[in-house]
Amino acid sequence: MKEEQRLLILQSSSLFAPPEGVKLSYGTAGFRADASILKSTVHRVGILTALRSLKTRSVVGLMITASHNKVTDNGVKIVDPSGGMLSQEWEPFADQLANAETPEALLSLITEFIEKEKISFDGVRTAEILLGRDTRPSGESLLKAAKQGISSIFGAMALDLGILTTPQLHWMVRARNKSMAATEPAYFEQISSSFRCLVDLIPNETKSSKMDNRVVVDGADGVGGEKLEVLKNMLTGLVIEVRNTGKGGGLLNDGVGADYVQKEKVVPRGFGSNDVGIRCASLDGDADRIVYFKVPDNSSSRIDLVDGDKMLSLFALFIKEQLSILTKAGNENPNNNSQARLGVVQTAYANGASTDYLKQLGLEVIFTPTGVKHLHEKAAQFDIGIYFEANGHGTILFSESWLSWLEARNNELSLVSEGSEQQKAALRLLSVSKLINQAVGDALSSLLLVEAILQHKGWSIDDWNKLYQDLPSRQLKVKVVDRTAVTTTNAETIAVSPPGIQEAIDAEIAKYPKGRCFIRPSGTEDVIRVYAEASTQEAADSLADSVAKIVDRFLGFGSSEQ
Ligand code: NG1
Ligand code: ZN
Repeated sequence: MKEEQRLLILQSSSLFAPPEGVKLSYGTAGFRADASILKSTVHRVGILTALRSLKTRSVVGLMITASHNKVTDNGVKIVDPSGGMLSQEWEPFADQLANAETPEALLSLITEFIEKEKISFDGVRTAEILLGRDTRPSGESLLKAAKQGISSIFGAMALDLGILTTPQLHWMVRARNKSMAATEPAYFEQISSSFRCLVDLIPNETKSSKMDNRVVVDGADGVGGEKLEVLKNMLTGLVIEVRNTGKGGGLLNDGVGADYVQKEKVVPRGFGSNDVGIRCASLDGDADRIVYFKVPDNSSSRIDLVDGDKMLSLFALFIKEQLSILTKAGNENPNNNSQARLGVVQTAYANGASTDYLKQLGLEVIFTPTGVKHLHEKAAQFDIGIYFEANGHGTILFSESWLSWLEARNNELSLVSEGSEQQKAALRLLSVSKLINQAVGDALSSLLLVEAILQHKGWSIDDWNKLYQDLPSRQLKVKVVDRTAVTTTNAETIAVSPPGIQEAIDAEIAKYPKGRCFIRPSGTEDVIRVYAEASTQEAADSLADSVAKIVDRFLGFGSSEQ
């Protein structure tokens, strides 16, 4: 590394002192903390993103958001050239950079790393980084810190794309590296036109049924509501009413948003007895998650939740149906190699009833640890891989090779049997691959796909919800002295440490029919999460409570004083 470059890094980072006594970790989805302590972290992530771009010789992204967390928090994460999350191999380095105590320590880490990774600063190569942020007030000053970090690397250029949803930025990084237009209008155009194609292909039988084409969406007072206001005007055949757009003075994620709705199972702010029976949905603060819900009656604030597992099930059912139309017997064409490998990926938080339903559909179901990076990686191994977390984060991945086959098959069918059922199925699958975000889970594209499929089937939210009945479940968080004391195995369903805790949990589970329960340390909050399922809500609540007490006994603040 040239001396001028060393000096520039030292000089730039001396302006950003890291917070004292705080150890930051890249976690499930980037660094997250109270926004007031994040400047130096974001500055360093700026440097790291420039290195990532140099290493991959591609455009990468940097997103400033803390998703569903409270408005005073913020966070930063890196988007890899594919549009996916930062390669896990680089995460330990991200942790080291964020926690370096002095500019000199930071510089020596960078020097070591660029040697190890053989990243050359030859002055010829340039780095390009697309920047996005959500609507948090702290976003602007953090973005400035990111830009300063990026410009401390020679040849690195940042392109500020302003306020975006997280999936929009991922989509744009992917598009940019495929030499496609990487702008917001291009994103809106792609998803609205593929939605239109799906609606145009709705079978006549259901087209004539009086289906309710209105959905009311809670925008979590964040970026998603703002963007949906634009997108909705580009759609025909669907009426979207957006509430909690962030314009009415409501506080981001405060009693609103997908996380609140899914975990609390009550109506978000701005919804109530006037909405009984209506199809509603809720986005999270950066619009990469969505859940649906219905207000069943006006006697309480309780909702009927239609979560990510049910979205996964609806998508899997639709795709399976279209694939079977496409490969219908009687087609002897030797090129008809359309036996797509369709797989679904879930985490231990998936409701047990959803897994049973998917298996009964004849699908391959795989489990991974929490965090979409894990699910995404597995889903990418199928021709069509569908992944969703129960909280509504997920998407459908189509392999490049299967899509090329599908394109060719569609062209062939349009010559020999234009307008046939088979060709319509091919077109529908192609439209799904364009509508659903191929880079990452995207609440806006998931919303449109759900709406298109419900219209296709002529289904109400109740018809959809009846695919299977959720097992009652409860999720709790427990504050502990040190959450890293819990380690897990088997897709996080078994706690390996502290010793003895799993045996204590098992003894509790044995008391409940259909009982299932596990604990794991959160990757985004300083807590241990407890998840329990059982045959009744009371039993699920009581199992979760007892296990939370076990966690507290082993690891709580009382435990450390002994
Ligand atoms: P943690 O805090 O690691 O449980 C949460 C969600 C994840 C994922 C990330 C990133 C649950 C139980 N966990 O992770 O699914 O969405 O946040 O936002 O919902
Ligand atoms: Zn999010």
